[in-house]
Amino acid sequence: MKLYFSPGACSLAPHIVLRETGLPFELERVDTKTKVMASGDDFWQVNPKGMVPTLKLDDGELLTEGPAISQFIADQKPEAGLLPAVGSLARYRVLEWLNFVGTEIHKQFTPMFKPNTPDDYKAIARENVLKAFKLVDAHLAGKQYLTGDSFTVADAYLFTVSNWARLHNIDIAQWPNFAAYQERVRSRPAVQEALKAEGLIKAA
Ligand SMILES: N[C@@H](CCC(=O)N[C@@H](CS)C(=O)NCC(=O)O)C(=O)O
Repeated sequence: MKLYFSPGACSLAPHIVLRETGLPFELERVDTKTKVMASGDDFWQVNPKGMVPTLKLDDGELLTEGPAISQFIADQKPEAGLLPAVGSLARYRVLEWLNFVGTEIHKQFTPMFKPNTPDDYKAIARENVLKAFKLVDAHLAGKQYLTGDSFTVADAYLFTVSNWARLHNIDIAQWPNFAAYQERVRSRPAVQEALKAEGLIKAA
């Protein structure tokens, strides 16, 4: 498998999931602004959406949309425990969070990154993120991870988007459960490896 990624972007979530499974994979860096890949090739030719994450499977099939990619990877290695069994309520709890993170957090941050978003709209998006973070903090009280004691694909996604807070002067420290959770996820070996591979922290 090959994961097309951009450092620190939402592609960090399936990148973490890949490392948590221990499955073999390659990375290809994409400049999301110019759509030029590290190889010099045109990313539009790979994914007409022009977006990361994009996963190329060993048979050449292409999978897009982060939550679908993370579920696919987790299902290749069920014993890694990143996504409960099909049909169990526990699985739908993880999907419930994946959807919440995607729609109520990730896509609220998106307009805040765009230079042409009117300031009034950026302020509304910011309020939406703050509301979602407050809810996440309350939910995390007494929990190790979003759905209990086990790290899942939803945690990889929440961790990824929560890292964008500081880029917008949102201080996670104001939510103690959330802040402790962020550090808990950050300290996982697979997360450290992914952050290093993306150049987000220095290799020792
Ligand atoms: N719906 C997509 C959204 C992915 C997305 O927003 N990717 C951003 C990086 S976080 C991107 O590639 N942006 C480039 C662009 O919008 O041109 C998913 O969930 O995977």
